[in-house]
Amino acid sequence: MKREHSAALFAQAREVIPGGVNSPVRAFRAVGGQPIFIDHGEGAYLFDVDGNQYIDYVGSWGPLILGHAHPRVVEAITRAAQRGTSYGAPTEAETRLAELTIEAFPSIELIRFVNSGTEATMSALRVARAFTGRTKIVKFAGGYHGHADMLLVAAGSGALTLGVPDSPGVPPVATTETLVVPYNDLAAVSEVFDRFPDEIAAVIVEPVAGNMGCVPPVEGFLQGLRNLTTRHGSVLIFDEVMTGFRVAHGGAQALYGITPDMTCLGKIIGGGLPAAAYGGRRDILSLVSPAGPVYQAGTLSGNPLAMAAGIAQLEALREPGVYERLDRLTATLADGLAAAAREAGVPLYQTRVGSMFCAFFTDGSVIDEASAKRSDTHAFATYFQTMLEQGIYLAPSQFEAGFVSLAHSEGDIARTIEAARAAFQKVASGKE
Ligand code: KE4
Repeated sequence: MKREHSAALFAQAREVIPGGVNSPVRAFRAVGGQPIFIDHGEGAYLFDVDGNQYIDYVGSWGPLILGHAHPRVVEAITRAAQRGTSYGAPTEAETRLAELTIEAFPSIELIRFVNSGTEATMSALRVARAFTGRTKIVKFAGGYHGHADMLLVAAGSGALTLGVPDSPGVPPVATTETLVVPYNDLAAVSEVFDRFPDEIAAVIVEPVAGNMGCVPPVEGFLQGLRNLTTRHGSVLIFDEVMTGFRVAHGGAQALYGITPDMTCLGKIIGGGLPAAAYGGRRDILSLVSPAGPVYQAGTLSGNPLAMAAGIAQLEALREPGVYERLDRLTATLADGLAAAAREAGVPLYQTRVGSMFCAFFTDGSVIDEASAKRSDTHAFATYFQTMLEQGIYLAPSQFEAGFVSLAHSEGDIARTIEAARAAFQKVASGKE
């Protein structure tokens, strides 16, 4: 595929933007080559600036569950924009989106809108600390909750670790209260509570991990977290920024039947515009300013355009049969990819929850970051580039999830599986 214009634009972007991108994963560093620059999106397709067309399985990292430029979403944004783009004052649309969200997430009694998942999780943890009067938080190795200092921590050696900064610029003092344990390891979580009784404000978890690839919770893991946090008076925070309205209408908490104390949402609730939220029990969220003393604010929080896009998207997701179709399409895709890998003799560990999926290039099972990291990232890079060359746009990293939208057709899925046959053959041949 010709990609001269993307290359020229990337060179130009690198002159004025760090790494030429506004979020690191977009730079294709994990898969080699250069990123493609997008001209426009339409339904399940992306079109780059060189006129190449791709079937898109990134969907802007999850938000575009209806596909690109859905008429209902575009019309809602256009109508809202014609009345003004931002007021910094309350509007009915914020209440409407709050009610649509609460209707799908009964565990949420009060909700605050912010502009990104990072803001949502950072704020949720602040409120949990205020509510409990404690400072320690527990997160999971391989779990990503945005880039707030206290969450940019690496899992140190051993199962039970006090967080160490995972990025220059994060002062150690910012992470000393963050404990990092392996995902799906209930014994490690129990050990943390034994070691720090009455000190843990919150456990924050991706109920289906989507930032080490797609890693589902093992049987009993989420219920175990619920039991431990209840017993110790800690707040259970489900980070459903990715899984909310994705794996089920009511997110992972509906799918697995677990009620968290707080939930973070993002991506889909903004319909492709910047909007995220944190919400949960009334007695906790009532602490948030100005109802309570916990400060949190935002110039563009509840922005009218993002609210309009979110309302249009969430209303479309209330249609009957939506999640059954997403499930069916994604199951066909995952099964087809697994069969294609088997035919080529390429070891592959497929995971899927609803319309979120991932293919790990490993012959073992993947239940946490350590097992995910045993994947062959060179094989993944070959697979990624071969698929891209055939017009299939996957997430440019082995440790990301893919997404199917309602705009994907059975034909798109079939074409993707066909392309994967060639890609797996290439991987099997050992050629770059
Ligand atoms: P944002 O600050 O990027 O809106 O949200 C952070 C976040 C929080 N929680 C979860 C579960 C998330 O998946 C994310 C962001 N996800 C990444 C995808 N791995 C966004 C893509 C990117 O960083 O460019």
